Amino acid sequence: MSSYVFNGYIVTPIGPCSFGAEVSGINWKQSPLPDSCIEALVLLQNKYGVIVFRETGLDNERQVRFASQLGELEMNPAWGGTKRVGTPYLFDVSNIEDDGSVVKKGSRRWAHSLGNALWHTDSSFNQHRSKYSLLLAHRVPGETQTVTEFADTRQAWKDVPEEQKVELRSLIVEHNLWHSRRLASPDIYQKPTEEEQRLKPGSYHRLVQKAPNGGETLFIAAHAKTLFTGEGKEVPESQKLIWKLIDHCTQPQYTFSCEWLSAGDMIWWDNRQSMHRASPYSEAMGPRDVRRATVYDDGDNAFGVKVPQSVQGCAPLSVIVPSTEEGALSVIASTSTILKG
Ligand SMILES: O=C(O)CCC(=O)C(=O)O
Ligand SMILES: [Fe+2]
Repeated sequence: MSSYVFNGYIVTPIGPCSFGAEVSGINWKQSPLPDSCIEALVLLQNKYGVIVFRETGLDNERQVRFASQLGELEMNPAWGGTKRVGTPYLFDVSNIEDDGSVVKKGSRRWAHSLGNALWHTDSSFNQHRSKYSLLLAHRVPGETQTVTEFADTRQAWKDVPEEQKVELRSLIVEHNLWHSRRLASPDIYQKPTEEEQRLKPGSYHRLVQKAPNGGETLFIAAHAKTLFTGEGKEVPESQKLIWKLIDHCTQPQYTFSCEWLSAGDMIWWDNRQSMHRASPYSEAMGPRDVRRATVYDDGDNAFGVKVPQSVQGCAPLSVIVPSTEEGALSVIASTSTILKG
């Protein structure tokens, strides 16, 4: 697709139907970026859902500063204070252990990461969901090609037959981290511990939501465990319907694959209007150092909906939504061993 210039940046659309674009021409040495630059980039993000920047030269500090210009940052509950990445504002989604070795097959962290290879949206299992993720590569494995794939839930929803849309619009979806972990690693996550369940009890959101461009979009992911009617009743065989929708959204006409070419590459996606999945860990893969900043949603649907009546009393209601750094750090202290993976 041909490139064009917007606000002085070169924009090259990637996928069909305005989904995904590579944007170049940003002066990443400026930190923070000027407000006019942020405004222009958000306009592009709203349009394309996924923006790819090549060879930004960013480091932790400037990545975090850029992300925080886009909204409040989620803190990583697995950050233990002395970890490899060195800041609670970044999620370490690399395959590298704190001692520099590559994560070993069969470890809990390996199993946890396999969940990222299922189609998902980040943090949808939190009652306060996230809007953006910004994943920066510090190192890519030279010998193995790695990609992140993206699916356009806006366009996929548009193409759902009109007669099915009416009922789907009324549904509520429960997203649960342990559900996707169990799907990816049934042996290790067959039964999450009580502590794990307490810390990430699941969240409830509308299945069909408004996208930033005003159109509708699906809020679906491998984390999606159960569907409920608007009256709070469980939909029979909801897993079947959930996977039908995920399969629908991930057909080739709605997806594209982005290869990580070099350190400094950064992909910025909107979790409210896309899904993504990683290349699964493999034993052949060399060190791949990628770190993610995650920005809380601040829109009308940021906090989802109430727990449906049929699960009230069964599901823990305490949702961890620290609004201050102090609060988040105490959560981090109590969760670091559980979610370390
Ligand atoms: O490693 C990747 O390519 C993507 C990982 C992922 O799902 C994430 O950072 O949210
Ligand atoms: Fe992810």
